[in-house]
Amino acid sequence: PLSDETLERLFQFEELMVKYRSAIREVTTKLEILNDELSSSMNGNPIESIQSRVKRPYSIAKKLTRLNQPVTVDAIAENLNDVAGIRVICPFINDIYKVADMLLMQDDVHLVRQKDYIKHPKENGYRSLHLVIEIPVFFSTKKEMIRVEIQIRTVAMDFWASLEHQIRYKNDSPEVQAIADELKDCADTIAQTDLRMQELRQRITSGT
Ligand code: 0O2
Repeated sequence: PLSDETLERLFQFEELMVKYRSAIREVTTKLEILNDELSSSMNGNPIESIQSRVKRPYSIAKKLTRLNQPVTVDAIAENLNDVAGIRVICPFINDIYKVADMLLMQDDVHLVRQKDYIKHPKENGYRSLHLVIEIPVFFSTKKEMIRVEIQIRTVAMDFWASLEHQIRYKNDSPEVQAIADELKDCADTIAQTDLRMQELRQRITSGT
């Protein structure tokens, strides 16, 4: 049988995960409201789709170990920003900044950190806007500030990131460098296409 101590730790872990899932629901609703409101505007929906996940226990433990932290409930809340993760896929680059601005303008959303991998792409070509925010979630006896990581990217950036993620786990090929170069080249082509599509939209909407 499990010891009382183990049961208590499992219970605390589950309780923490409920908080992260609640925070995801709060932020997702905010994003859906913004999208609904703007769907009738001339530029169409700024959000194509929203995905979310709570980090799996195995990935949480792996990340804490990598950070030289103990695998405890306190260490999760203190050290990890991405237990609650939301990915927002937008049609055009402009929409990414529009969505981020509208969310950050809300007075219960507190920005903890922002990384702009669109203005400053990673060396491998990865592009996305990353926000770590804290939002209040109201429970039966208290209000708690919960962290959520939001990755905002275009359909095209998401296409590249998804495929790169798959390929990354199979990089035992002798051609590692050649593949990395080719991936980077694909990322740059995709970024140029994103810009062209945005320019096309601007030409079309300014003509109406
Ligand atoms: P998964 O499976 O997506 O969860 P952090 O410890 O997260 O605060 P870090 O590592 O500086 O600090 O975070 P960063 O760079 O803001 O975001 C990391 C996440 O961004 C990754 O999560 C990926 O989801 C995504 N990401 C970052 N770089 C790349 C990349 O080169 N390719 C792809 N496909 N995704 C990337 P995880 O935890 O690595 O994985």
